[in-house]
Amino acid sequence: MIARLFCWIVAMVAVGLTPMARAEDGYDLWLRYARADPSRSAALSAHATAIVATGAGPTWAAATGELQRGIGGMTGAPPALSETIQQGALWLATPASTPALPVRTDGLGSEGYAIRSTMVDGKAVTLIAANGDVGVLHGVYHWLRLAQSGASLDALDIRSAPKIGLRLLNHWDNLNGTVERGYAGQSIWDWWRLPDWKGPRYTDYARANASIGINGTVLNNVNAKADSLTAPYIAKAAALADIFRPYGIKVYLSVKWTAPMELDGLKTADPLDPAVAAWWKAKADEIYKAIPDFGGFLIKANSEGQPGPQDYNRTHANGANMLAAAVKPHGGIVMWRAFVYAHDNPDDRAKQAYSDFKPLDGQFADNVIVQVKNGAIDFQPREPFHPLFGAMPRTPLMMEFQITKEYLGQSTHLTYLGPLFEEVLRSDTFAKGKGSTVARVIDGSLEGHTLTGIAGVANIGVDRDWSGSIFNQADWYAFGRLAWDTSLSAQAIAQEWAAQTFSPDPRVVQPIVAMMMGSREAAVDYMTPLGLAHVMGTGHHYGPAPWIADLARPEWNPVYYHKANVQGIGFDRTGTGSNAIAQYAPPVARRLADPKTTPERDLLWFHHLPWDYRLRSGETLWDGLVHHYERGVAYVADMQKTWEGLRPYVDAERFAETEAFLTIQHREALWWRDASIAYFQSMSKRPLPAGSAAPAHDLDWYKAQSFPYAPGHN
Ligand code: GCV
Repeated sequence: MIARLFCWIVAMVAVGLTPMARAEDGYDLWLRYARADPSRSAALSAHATAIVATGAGPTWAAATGELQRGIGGMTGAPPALSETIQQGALWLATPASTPALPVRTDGLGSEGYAIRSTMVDGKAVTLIAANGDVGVLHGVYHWLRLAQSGASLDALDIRSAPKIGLRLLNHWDNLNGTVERGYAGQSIWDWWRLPDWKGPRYTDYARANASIGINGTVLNNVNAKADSLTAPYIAKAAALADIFRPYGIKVYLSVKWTAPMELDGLKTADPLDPAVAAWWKAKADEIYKAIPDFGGFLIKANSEGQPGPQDYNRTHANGANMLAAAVKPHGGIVMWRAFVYAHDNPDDRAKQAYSDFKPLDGQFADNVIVQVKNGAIDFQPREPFHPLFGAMPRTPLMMEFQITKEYLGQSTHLTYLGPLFEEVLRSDTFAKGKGSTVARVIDGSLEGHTLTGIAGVANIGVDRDWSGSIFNQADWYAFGRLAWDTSLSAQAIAQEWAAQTFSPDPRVVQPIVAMMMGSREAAVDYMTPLGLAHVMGTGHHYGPAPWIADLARPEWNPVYYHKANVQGIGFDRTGTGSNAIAQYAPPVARRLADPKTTPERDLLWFHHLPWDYRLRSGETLWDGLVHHYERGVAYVADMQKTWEGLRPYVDAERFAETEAFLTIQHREALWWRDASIAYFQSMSKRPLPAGSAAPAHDLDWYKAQSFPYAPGHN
């Protein structure tokens, strides 16, 4: 037996593999640094003959280490560190290390960088310059992105600095290792074995985030346990903070409003009670002792059963300001979520956050930022932008996107979210006239705020590929890239992601990007076309269930959202209905008041219309609805064909995973189409348009499907 094992090892070594060699399982994300072809490899080597690092410390070590890893991977020969400039060197410098820098670093802040091809003493070098070590690290990742994606490395003259200050992941990770709405396995935080065991994955997590400019992470679920504020858990968070610090990433914690009562027996959590304020102040002091650069708190209060200041007849501002006072002496901030709707409020759910928060504009402390989901319901495949954007000029608002795909096919559907993020960021609120985009609200430029932020609910777990599928990695990537620069296009981001993740070969990049770019619209089509929303299965939100009508709270039921009956379908949010449109600036509200001027993609979000209403195409609403479902299914079939054509270019493991997931997606897209048509036809009483196939089963069959073990449901 031992002899056989020995022979096997010898054989593996002989063919150039070690028994430890790994297949392409996606672990390396977009930082694969795969071996380049000989001519590219020679070009890379010529542009990285040595690394001249003019500073020292953990962040510099991360930067030079990443260059050596990256260039070593792509060329087979990592460049050496050198003290002196030589032809073709990569020169990393700051004004502190090199007073006479040949580029200006003003305007780059503490995180931005400049990259310039320049001459020093007659030698051609590439300078990566920044005001500090974290900026240098970001510049290094930019250069490596160019190197991996086949871009020219000559005549570089790049300046880049983020406009948004806080670029955070929100982990909905529980202390028991589960992840709410997580579809990529258990939490990567091994809370049980922290702080003693600090696995290498934490560093890889930091590398991936730093490479796309993410600078903070909220470690625990917004449905928080008070225990995360106990001394042992603070020590665990501190261990992670130590690992992330060199990468320019701060840690934050979600807090539970009643923590003072649960942990220390206080009689109340009233924010105006001095004992409560003193408790939070002492807790903040304790945290900052362990984590001197702790970022601050995130809180879900008075939302979906979570406690909050309204339980004591206080406002969200009272609550936020009390927490803000606790972290203020340490430079911390409070992110107060606006995701609120109440079981005893009969008003349209889509209006409730605005109604609660708009009157509080101007009442928040200067280290509070209100975190608003992209839309007014809940991360649907498509939602119009949240009416709070542009409506609270005296309050900094940060964006909350969902990277994990609770409502967009979870781990298996290929639905690239770049276009969704881009669509929201470019939406015009008209708050201060044309051009008042959501991006300008959150980057602070519209109202002159300096506290600015954007958060993405992470899609990360312990799966080898981190995100549950290779293509889900693109959503993490796109979030980070857009957070850094909201003016980037989803298409350009898909291109750089595909080039790094698969190959810069245009025969690979072009079809993959084409698949990705239409994939979110396809999911909208086969799930919730024309502005429909929230018709997913109860609790787990997996699969169609537009018929559900018996849940305790009205707004938990899909029928609340689509309001289909024999006359028509859709939620009337105009003046004849809930009048939610009045929460938008007048030019937007005017446009939304009339179905003819409402973007058709949002039609049934704002209007209840007869089944025979004529769409712009001339077909009836009923026929158009059916055609949208079909278009979505057809797109998935096309993606399957495109992927098949990529077989020669993609490694076997990643090819097979995507192939299998597309098969699942196609089956489920058909299921969505059939179940939705079967149900809505029971209302519309209209025949299917010519050429459309009847659903595979009757409505009762679809209703009978049940998924008690669907993942991600807390
Ligand atoms: C963390 C939705 C999700 C919940 C989530 C909540 C929130 O309701 O289904 O899982 O809870 O949003 O954002 O707080």
